[in-house]
Amino acid sequence: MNKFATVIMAAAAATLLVTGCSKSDSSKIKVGFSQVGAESDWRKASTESIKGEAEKRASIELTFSDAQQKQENQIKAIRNFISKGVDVISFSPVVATGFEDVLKEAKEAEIPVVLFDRAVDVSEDGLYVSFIGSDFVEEGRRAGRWVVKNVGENANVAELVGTVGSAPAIDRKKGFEEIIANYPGIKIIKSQSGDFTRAKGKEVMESFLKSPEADQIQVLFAHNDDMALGAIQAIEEAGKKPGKDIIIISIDGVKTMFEQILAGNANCTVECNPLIGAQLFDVVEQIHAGKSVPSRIPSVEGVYDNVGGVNVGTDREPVVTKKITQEIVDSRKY
Ligand code: GYE
Repeated sequence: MNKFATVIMAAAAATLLVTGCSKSDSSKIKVGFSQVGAESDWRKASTESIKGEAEKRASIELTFSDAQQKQENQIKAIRNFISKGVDVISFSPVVATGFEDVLKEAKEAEIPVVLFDRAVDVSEDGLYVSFIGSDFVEEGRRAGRWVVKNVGENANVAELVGTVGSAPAIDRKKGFEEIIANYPGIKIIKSQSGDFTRAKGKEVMESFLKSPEADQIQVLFAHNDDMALGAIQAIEEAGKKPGKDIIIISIDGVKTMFEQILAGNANCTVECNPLIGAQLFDVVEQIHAGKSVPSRIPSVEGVYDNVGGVNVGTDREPVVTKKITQEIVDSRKY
């Protein structure tokens, strides 16, 4: 090899090194994620799934922001992501309305948005690329069908509603009411928000149990497990047996709820899967590679109870409950 060739090769190697370096930096996909808060075990599992998955992927650079259940914090975080010029914005909206302006700003800045877990209510198409998450209306229906099949066609229900104005609270109520509308003997006699937290769930259940209708309550439908877990405490403290004097059904499928069902203190939980971080970053990578992605990506979920074999889906699309065992509790990841 002559001297000239050596110099050229060295220069080429150096260029490779430099471009190699800068390439690996600039090739990272910058993702800004705004999370609702840390209000429930479900949410904590969701956050772990997002952060854990981002860490696993060399392609992703994640900026994570916690909105502490306040929409204004979330809007601030999204504006911050826009001004930083991230490649993709994702968020789980605290409430369904009021995001139109900030979504338009993201669109103007040509930053694609992926909605995660909860949807938004917007009057215009094209303000986000995709929505990954559960079908909350169907979750509410499954809860309603479980009540019809296991409690019967006459029941007085107390309802612990999720965060007012949030998609899961609106949709779960809607789905549940759609089913019980066919059974005039099933009535919601109490309904109030417990903001998806254990503390609030307990507080509101205490007030239900002090109300004149207290002794009529036969079923508790809680929009998430954490509120149900708080309510179990309130019911016990009021000298009643949760899971027996009051049948308890909720949504999420967190491990602590499984334990309560196995112990006989609650009856059913409709699964809502928080472990969808991998699905999120798959979509982010596809968007970044210029590929088209589905506008709606549903999560796959089951229903768990203390009975087993109950079809809480439809005849055409059956979803059969699994009876909780110790083995199922032990293998539960969240
Ligand atoms: O059910 C609840 C959480 O948006 C599906 O938010 C989520 C809900 C979940 O606080 O536990």
